[in-house]
Amino acid sequence: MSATSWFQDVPNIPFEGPGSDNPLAFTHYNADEVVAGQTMREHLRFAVCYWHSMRGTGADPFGVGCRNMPWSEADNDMQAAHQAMDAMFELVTKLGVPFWCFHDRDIAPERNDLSETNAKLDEMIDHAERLQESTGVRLLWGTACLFAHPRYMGGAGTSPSVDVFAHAAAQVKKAIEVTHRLGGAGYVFWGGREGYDTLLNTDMRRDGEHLARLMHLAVEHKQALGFEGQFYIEPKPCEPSTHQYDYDAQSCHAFLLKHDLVDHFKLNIEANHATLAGHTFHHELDYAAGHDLLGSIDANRGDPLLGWDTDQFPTDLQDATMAMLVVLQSGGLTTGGLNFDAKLRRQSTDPVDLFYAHIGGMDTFARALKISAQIMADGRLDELKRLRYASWDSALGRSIEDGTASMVDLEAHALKANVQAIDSGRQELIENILNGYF
Ligand code: XUL
Ligand code: CO
Repeated sequence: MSATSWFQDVPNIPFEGPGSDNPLAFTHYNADEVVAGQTMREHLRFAVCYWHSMRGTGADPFGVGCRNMPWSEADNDMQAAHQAMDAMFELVTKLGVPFWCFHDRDIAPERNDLSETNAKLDEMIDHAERLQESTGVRLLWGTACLFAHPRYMGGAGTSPSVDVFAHAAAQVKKAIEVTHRLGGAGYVFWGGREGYDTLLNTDMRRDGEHLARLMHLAVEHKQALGFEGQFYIEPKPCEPSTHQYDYDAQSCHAFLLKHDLVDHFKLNIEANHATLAGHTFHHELDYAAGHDLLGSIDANRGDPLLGWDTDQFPTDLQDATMAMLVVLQSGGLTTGGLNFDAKLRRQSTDPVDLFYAHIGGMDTFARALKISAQIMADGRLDELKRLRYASWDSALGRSIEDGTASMVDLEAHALKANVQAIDSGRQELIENILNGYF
């Protein structure tokens, strides 16, 4: 099967504003509208992900795929790969999204040996290069799929098999090279199975050292190539492994510090991974931003009633607003963006559902951006936070923060001050103010 359009009935999605009832129009995302000094396009840096959009079939642990994906109907897998890429660029262009993201193995199928697999990948990268050129769509980041093939059942960088480690290194080398070729703004490491199923057969310390070696090798290769894109680690606590070493932002930070990698990586924070770790999306972003590690975002959401990574499209306005507030307060995304690492629900079977899903996610984040800009301009929440810490701006506070106060000084102060209580935290007031912006 071949076609010049894979979404024939869908036009370029226009901005029609909040009053529109056209389901194929944006009500809030207006790419050229300036908010807090920059256009929405520049602030939000949306990306469509290849894997869920083009390759996710709707299969789950209880049933086979059921999505209607005409681009997958072909005489052979390379024809399907070409069609899927054409469909991808049509989707991205019609949405007016500036970026896309991919795993090596979702754009090109694997063959029996690595050199043949690399040749197929090169063929698809040639195709992607042509499509990037003709559409102006750019690559936010690329990555290697180090978790789907059976060889990676015990991990990649943390595999108990040294042959698998070498294969993973070769795959990462190639994935960085093709990302560089496509002018990618970044490269992501998500440790798909870098963890364990049981500690009874696992050497956790050795795994950590091996994983760090893979990261160092990647940094060295990046430098040799002259690739200037940003490296990211994408934290996730578990699934498919019982435990993953890139558990959350704070444990990734510790890993980067311990292994002397912190200057070479930032984090790609994913909403549903945050909630799987028992945190909020807001928490993970705030931790990353507060430690100069916020690089990019995988925008999605989980279902609080399900314990797995449902990767739903983000539609929760308050959640998105907290995210955009952290982004704006930390100075905005530079190399990173908002990648919809999100998939259609199993019962959303039509190609047009991809449009409804992305339009909803984009409008949610556009509204979140406008609300966050208003919260910042207002300054009321900031002021309440500042007041809560005001005592630290005293001479005593400064002497503690700059390390000049001793235990003896603090004891002298405590004996005199005889502190019994502190001021109200005003949580309800703060929550009321926040609700006032919606
Ligand atoms: C898996 C996940 C990945 C990464 C890229 O949960 O989020 O798709 O974003 O490997
Ligand atoms: Co992700």
